[in-house]
Amino acid sequence: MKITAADVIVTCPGRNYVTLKITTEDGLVGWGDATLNGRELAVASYLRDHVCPLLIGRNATRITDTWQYLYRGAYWRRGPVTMTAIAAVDVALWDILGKISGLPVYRLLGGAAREGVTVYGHANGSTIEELLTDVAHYRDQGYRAIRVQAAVPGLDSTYGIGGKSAGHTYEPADGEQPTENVWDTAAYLDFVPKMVAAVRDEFGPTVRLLHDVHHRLSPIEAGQLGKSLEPYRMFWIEDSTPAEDQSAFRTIRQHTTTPLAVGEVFNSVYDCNQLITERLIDYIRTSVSHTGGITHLRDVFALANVYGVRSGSHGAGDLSPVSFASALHLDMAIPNFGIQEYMGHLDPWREVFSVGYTMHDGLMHPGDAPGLGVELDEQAAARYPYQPQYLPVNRLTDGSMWDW
Ligand code: KDG
Ligand code: MG
Repeated sequence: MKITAADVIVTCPGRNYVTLKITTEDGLVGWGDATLNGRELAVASYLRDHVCPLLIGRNATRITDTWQYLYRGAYWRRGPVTMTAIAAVDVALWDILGKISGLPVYRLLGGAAREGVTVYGHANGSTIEELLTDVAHYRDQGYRAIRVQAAVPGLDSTYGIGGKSAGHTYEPADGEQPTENVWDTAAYLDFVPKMVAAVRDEFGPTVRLLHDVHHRLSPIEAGQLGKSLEPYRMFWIEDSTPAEDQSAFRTIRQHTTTPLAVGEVFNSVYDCNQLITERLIDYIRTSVSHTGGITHLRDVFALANVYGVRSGSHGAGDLSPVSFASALHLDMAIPNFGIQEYMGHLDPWREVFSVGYTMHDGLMHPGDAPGLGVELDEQAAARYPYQPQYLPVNRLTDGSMWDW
């Protein structure tokens, strides 16, 4: 079945999403997410200018061959822009294969290995009191796992706080530069154990608690943090050091038994092969849409499975509903699923995307519609044009640039 069209749709229903639409000669349509937060138009151009013309006339069902063609054929390999573009093609082709065969994608991937996908929600607060109220809100909705973040006293802004602004981006005024935040490691390391202790005290020993450090510590500081959190038995601490330094995790591992997660900024198995094969982490957080699609992420998770590392895919609001659905399909089918992040999306996203995934008692299911179970309404998308958006940047109190 030949591909006859490949179109890129950029829309901003609450925040920016780049979506690839692949159409076949029989009129079947497959969708793929190509959103790279804050750098959206780079992927849109990579697809429009360099990939879409190559897809026309190709057999839509030859998913592996198309993946190899786009990866090897580009000569320039890896990187977030390339791998997000390849992911969009890959996911759209899996969607089409599901529609051709009349099966949901998770059944094409080997079928359900579990009844549903355990997700974690994001609780936060500008004080510990506010955080406790938000944790109760998630618990009452049936969540079995909750990420906890609260504002660090003395800092004007803290990652993960600020309501439900999925992805933490903002729209700059004309010519405005990204927001600059200030970071203080000592204040943070002093605060986090108190915050987690308060949550454990209030909600007891069994709720699974997660925390995102967002790449800001040195390896030895991360070891200290992990050690200080051991009494509270965290499910994980995430991205405790800048993720590209794989051997840094050896130092963290030597100093703490708190489980470690990393990987939302990775885009290939070569970003995490050392982390996995040396068992330096417990959870690998790579996402479908930034890691070359279902085809490549399945390989990453297969390697992880050999070394006892479990999945914990990124699921922030800046990954579109197409991306989230594709994650749920893979989560259902792999043996070493760990957990899935679920941040949800900002209104009015439902005007543009219709989804088949559901949540019951803390477990999500991708639904049984053929393909991914997600459709995009192009007329609605056109009502929400692209808005330039940035992620913030970070500086230390002396003005040095830092990791955000
Ligand atoms: O685009 C960046 C966001 O996806 C990221 O800041 C969110 O760290 C994040 C998370 O764990 O969801
Ligand atoms: Mg994160």
